[in-house]
Amino acid sequence: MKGTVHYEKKDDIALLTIDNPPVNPLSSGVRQGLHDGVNQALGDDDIQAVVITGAGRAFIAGADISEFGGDSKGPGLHEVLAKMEGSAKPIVAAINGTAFGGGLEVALCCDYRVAAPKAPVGLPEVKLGLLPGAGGTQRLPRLIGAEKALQFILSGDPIPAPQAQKLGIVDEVASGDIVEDAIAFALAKVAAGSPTRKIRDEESKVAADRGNAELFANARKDSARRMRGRFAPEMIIQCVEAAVNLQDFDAGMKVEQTCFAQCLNHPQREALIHMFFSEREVTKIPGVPRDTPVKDIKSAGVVGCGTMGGGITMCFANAGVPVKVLEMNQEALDKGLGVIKRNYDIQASRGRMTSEQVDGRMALISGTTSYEDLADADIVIEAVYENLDVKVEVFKKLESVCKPGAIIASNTSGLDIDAMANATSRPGDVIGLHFFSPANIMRLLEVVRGSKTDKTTIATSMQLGKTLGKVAVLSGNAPGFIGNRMLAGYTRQAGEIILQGATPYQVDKVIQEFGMPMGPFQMNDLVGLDLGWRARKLAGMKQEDVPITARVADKLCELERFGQKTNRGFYIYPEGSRAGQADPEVVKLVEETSAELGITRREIGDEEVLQRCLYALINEGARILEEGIALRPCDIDIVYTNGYGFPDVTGGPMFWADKQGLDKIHEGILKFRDEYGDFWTPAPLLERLAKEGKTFASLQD
Ligand code: 3H9
Repeated sequence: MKGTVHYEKKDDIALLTIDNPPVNPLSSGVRQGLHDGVNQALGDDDIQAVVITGAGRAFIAGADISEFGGDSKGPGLHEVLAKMEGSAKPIVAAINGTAFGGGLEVALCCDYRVAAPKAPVGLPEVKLGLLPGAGGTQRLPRLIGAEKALQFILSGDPIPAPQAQKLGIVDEVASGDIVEDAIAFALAKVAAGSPTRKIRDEESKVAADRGNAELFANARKDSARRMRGRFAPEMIIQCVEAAVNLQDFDAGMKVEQTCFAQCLNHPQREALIHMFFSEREVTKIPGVPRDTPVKDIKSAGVVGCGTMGGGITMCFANAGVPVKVLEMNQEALDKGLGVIKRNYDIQASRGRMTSEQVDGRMALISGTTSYEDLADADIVIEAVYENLDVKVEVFKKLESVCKPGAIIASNTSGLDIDAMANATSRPGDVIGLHFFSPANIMRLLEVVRGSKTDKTTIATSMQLGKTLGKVAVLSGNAPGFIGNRMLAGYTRQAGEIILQGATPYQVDKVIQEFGMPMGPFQMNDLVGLDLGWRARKLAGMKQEDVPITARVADKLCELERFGQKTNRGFYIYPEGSRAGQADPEVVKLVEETSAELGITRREIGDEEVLQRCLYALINEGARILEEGIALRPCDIDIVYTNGYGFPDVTGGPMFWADKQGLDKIHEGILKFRDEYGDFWTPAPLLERLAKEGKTFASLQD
């Protein structure tokens, strides 16, 4: 059995310490230990009260997620909680650190809760496609009322102990040693003769909410907006409704158990738990062990203060790291710094930060027009125009000014890191750090290792990702890295499909219904159609050499329809709106283009649209895996869900492919090859796995 609970007698108190490193989930041994410990305390006449705490940094991180879907040993959590709740001796939770999910539910089964000031408490189950299934949906409304309970459970976000005390979740925030304070608290309750307090018996808060249908209607409206397509939120709302309306606690618990089982068996739960473990897996890099020394990043430099450079600068300031940003001249610098300030002001106006915080962040940012001023930075990231020659020049300059040992990074979205590294005499210090726009918001950071990048540079960059609040994924150095290389096939398919008969609006609708925030043409409008068009013009590309999938976009650009920035692109955007409207003129333009190319248009079903877009991603993903550009399938899943809007409830493209069945995908690809040609040659890895009846996940076993 995994995990244990230590039993100690401290005068009249039984102290139970949960020990299941590193974060004390409720694995079988912990459940057994709690059950036995409470039993022992109840049977010992000398014991007046029980205190439960956790060893190490957590109180309890929740149920053991790795046990879901498998057989679990020992007593069930409900049995343990029933034992605790039936105790005539008071039980006090000494919340020393993280109390999440089932961990907080254990605490809610205690009579009282004392917490360390920095301990976070939360019910994050919704993020795993679950609901608090150990009484949380029934006890929390009884403690703090249905409205606040719904907000807390539906957000899944943790709050610090002092805030939890204000809400009424925690009774006392410890001022000294958490265990000593909790023991003193327990003894005081015993001395006062009011030892126990069972939340299940508290009625007043839920009684006050009874008949308030608006409360639940609002919760439904809000969760439909914020968590479109998610299964668990509605289940949560039904449970809290039961807590309010059923009056009988045990009847409410039955509703919770039924809803929990539905969540547990739902494919979204499996996918989201895959996301949870994948996010941790991507931090593990073969050949770069956890104890690899990392450099201390106390200051940073950024070259370029455009959209990307400005966003990266904000990332450092947000993490409290002083950052110097370089522009070619004062005018460009003032403009870039002005945009940064405006972005912070907007956040402040929306109540997301205070004006003092804005000042604090701006104080960490300084501007320069001189490379020499970057000499002290521990890391410098270039974010200049996406052109290899320009970037190589920047690297030569950086090499001459950066202090020895400083990391020199490029924010390129797909160019050759080795070409930049080889322009310096210290390629070991060079790495790609591909941020995604808007860099201060998007969570993904592709860390691109060159052939000579040293381990310390890799380990430091992965650590830096964490410091900046990103999820960092290591990629090999090949054109487009992981994300953009896969995207190329997807956008190509979207472009072909509209020439063969679909409209851009049909394609976008299908992709949005799958769960992406926007379809490929909405994405094109957002990014700007003119980027590719201008690059092609600059390169002097002849009309006949323009890829056919870019022809419609180029025609739109000739009409000065560059996308959202001109209120017209594939869509029409009424002034001040980002919601595009379909335009029959665009459909006409697409039809004309098909005719010019000699393509006979036909009706293309939604299923084919979806399959072609997604199978193209997956097939390329398989090649990327085989070439070792991505370390594991889960690395691709994390890249796509965090950087490209692939819905996390599907688990990412490779996990989704496994669930569809690789044989089905392989078969579909072969069919498309027959119809549309060699683009659809199956990746050898995909073909092999499909023939062997295996999954991408089997590569990680
Ligand atoms: C639940 O409670 C359901 C109940 O309502 C109903 C039951 C009937 N289980 O994140 P870290 C592992 S659902 C198993 O790197 P940090 C993690 O995989 C649960 N393992 O550390 C990693 O392993 P490895 C609700 C877990 O300090 C190691 O611990 N609870 C669990 O950055 C270290 O984790 C949650 O959703 C777990 N519950 O963050 C909380 N938690 O080293 C999920 C962690 O092999 N956990 N591990 O890669 C977290 O949010 C963070 O892990 C936490 C620590 C904040 C606790």
